[in-house]
Amino acid sequence: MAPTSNAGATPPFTDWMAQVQTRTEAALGRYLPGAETILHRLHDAMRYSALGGGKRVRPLLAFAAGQLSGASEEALDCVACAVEMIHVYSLVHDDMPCMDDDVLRRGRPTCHVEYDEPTALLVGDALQSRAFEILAAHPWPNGTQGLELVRLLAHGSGSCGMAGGQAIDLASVGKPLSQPELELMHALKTGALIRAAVLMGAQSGAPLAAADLQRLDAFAKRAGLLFQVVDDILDCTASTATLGKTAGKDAAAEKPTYVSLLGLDTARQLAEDLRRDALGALAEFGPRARRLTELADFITNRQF
Ligand code: GRG
Repeated sequence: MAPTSNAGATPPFTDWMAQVQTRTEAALGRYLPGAETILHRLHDAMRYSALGGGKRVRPLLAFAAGQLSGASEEALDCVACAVEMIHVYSLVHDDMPCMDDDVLRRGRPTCHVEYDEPTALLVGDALQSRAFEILAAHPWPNGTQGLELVRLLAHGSGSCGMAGGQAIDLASVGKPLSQPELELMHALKTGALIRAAVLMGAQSGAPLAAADLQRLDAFAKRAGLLFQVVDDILDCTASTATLGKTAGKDAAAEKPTYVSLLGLDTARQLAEDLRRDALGALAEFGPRARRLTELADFITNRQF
């Protein structure tokens, strides 16, 4: 993203992050159907769920990875919004009574509470369809690139990715999982979409060497797990007000977490180890991977 002042200087991370977040909010506003159309209630609920909240971690990762392939801001807007729409769909469905049954998300009533359950179901469905529609409609330089981006998002969100991880999550309530089993669940449930965000951002510009894509994939896998370990730590250390979602849910629901499996101190050490390994995977890129490096630090140190 071009600096707005100090021409030539790279803006501090917090400025860059705010720029990407603002840019993503605006792009989502354009890509989502307007609430004034005939399907007022559904479109209003889609906009309610997707706009005005969230850290936008996946768009940030896509923009940061896109810097390595010189991707245009327009291409990254599209990829960032597609990934974020899938993420929001997963949150809306996850909050429904048939899944995690939660009433608070991003500091506001969840979609099914603010609207109703059938609307929340359709919001998730429609956000998912819209994500693939905007990817398919973008003027990629060649069709192969667009198709590969569609494939990456479908893989990350489908039964071998996020939806599969959610199935394991639902099946493991009250069951002790080993650390490898917990890791597999989170690699799919949370990690697969984070991985898709990084790889899609990286593949939105000029083709990258296979070795570079492998390095980014190694980074993304560790960053995805890191995100979840920190999420588990925050679930039992932060307040509902800070998180903007119900704290302590996992323990209350008898769900296995890194904290319940390892204890708080070892979970914190694991997060630190994953952060170090994630940064190690980026070493060959040098300063070109600055934003990804900063994002790994942000994911580690986030408070919500
Ligand atoms: C319903 C198919 C389907 C999948 C749901 C991602 C997911 C699977 C459920 C969300 C439940 C959850 C709290 C998972 C832990 C990690 C996670 C994805 C946290 C929420 O993501 P953030 O912190 O949220 O990036 P914001 O609101 O900042 O975007």
